[in-house]
Amino acid sequence: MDFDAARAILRGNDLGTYTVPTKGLYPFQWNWDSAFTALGWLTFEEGRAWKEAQAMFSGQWDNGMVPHILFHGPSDSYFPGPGIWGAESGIPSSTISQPPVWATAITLMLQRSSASSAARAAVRDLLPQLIDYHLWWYRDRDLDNTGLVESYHPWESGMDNSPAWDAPLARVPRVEWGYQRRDLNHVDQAQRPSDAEYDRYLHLIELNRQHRFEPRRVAPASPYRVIDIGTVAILQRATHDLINLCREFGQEESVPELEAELVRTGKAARRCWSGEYRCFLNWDKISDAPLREHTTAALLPLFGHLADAGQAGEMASLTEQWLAASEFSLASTHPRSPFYEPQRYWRGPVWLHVNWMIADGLRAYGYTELADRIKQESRKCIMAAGGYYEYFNSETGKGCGGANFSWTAAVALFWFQAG
Ligand code: 9WN
Repeated sequence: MDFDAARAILRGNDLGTYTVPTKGLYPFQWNWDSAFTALGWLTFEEGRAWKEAQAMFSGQWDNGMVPHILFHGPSDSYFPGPGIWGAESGIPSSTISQPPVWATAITLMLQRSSASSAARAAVRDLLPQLIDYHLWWYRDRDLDNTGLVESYHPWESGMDNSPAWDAPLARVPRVEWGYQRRDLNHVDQAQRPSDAEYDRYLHLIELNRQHRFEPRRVAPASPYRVIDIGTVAILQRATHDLINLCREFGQEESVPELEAELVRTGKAARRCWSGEYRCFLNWDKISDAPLREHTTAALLPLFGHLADAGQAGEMASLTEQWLAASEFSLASTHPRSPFYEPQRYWRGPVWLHVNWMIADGLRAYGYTELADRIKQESRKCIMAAGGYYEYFNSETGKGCGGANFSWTAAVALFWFQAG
């Protein structure tokens, strides 16, 4: 594998303090992309990795939220831009977040850093912001303290057009005003969400703006309220890592609260387990029912250490079967699903950062061989496509979406190269 090319991608996408996911298609800083990308930077330019984190947290809102996009500078190659989101102060940003991988990424960065005093200073500075970010999740995305954070926009899950969101999204009205999508200037429509989905994404952005981004006003008005089990799992893992950081750095004031959240989520997640599906399912808050779909979010509770040993065993055997069901793996939607589309975004293609999290979870439960197979599958995608694409067709391995993609290059560096 060409790791020089992977490093060149990060350098090419580097705008000084932050890294764009890919030029043109995504010309700003995205939250979870940036966390994975920082892990890539750490393998060859440690200082730059910490800068990435600092740039992300420079856009934190006063209420603790770290937005899913920071529009650090102008660009007309992406839609919707800051004017549509309508946030009025600070660095222009979107008004939702994304799966909070940062505390986990920072933990790994600290462990792998060779310049330990610089790394420790960076963590010490970031820690209060990380804590505020996690407390924001528990306060503003779990209004009734259920233990399961919810979202009001599919983009908050990072798995935008997952078939698991189809039914809840179908309830959302379509905007009637005209607009011009920019993603289709860069990527074939067959690999992107539909216009009907975009109309609904925009409606939810508008709704959030009308209610001044206050979840206590948004939630009762929103036709879309979903518990994304992927986000729940990532938050659980990251809170666990955050507590360890707090202890290590003597910033323990919020530890009891964070620990209580861990326990609450651990118990509440049991409700999402499905013996029939052999995994945890996403949940529709409005109909109060599980969203019965095998998407890779359903395997992320392994990463969040939310499964007991029996559940992990079931999930491991489901994963084996999932691996065997397409030529390239893991397909983001199980190939046996009627909604599976091997090249359309989150409805089938392989995403390597998700593979890394699932493999990490499997390894923690002792399924080392299976974890290694996912790693090999991930390498196979890059080799077949001949490059570091945004995602990969799960039947042919062909690169899809944006080329020269930061998180894919970063995953290669911190998972395949660094091990
Ligand atoms: C909307 C940047 C982001 C990823 C998401 C992915 C895609 C954006 C879009 O690109 O979403 O946030 O415009 O399609 O779904 O996971 O963070 O790479």
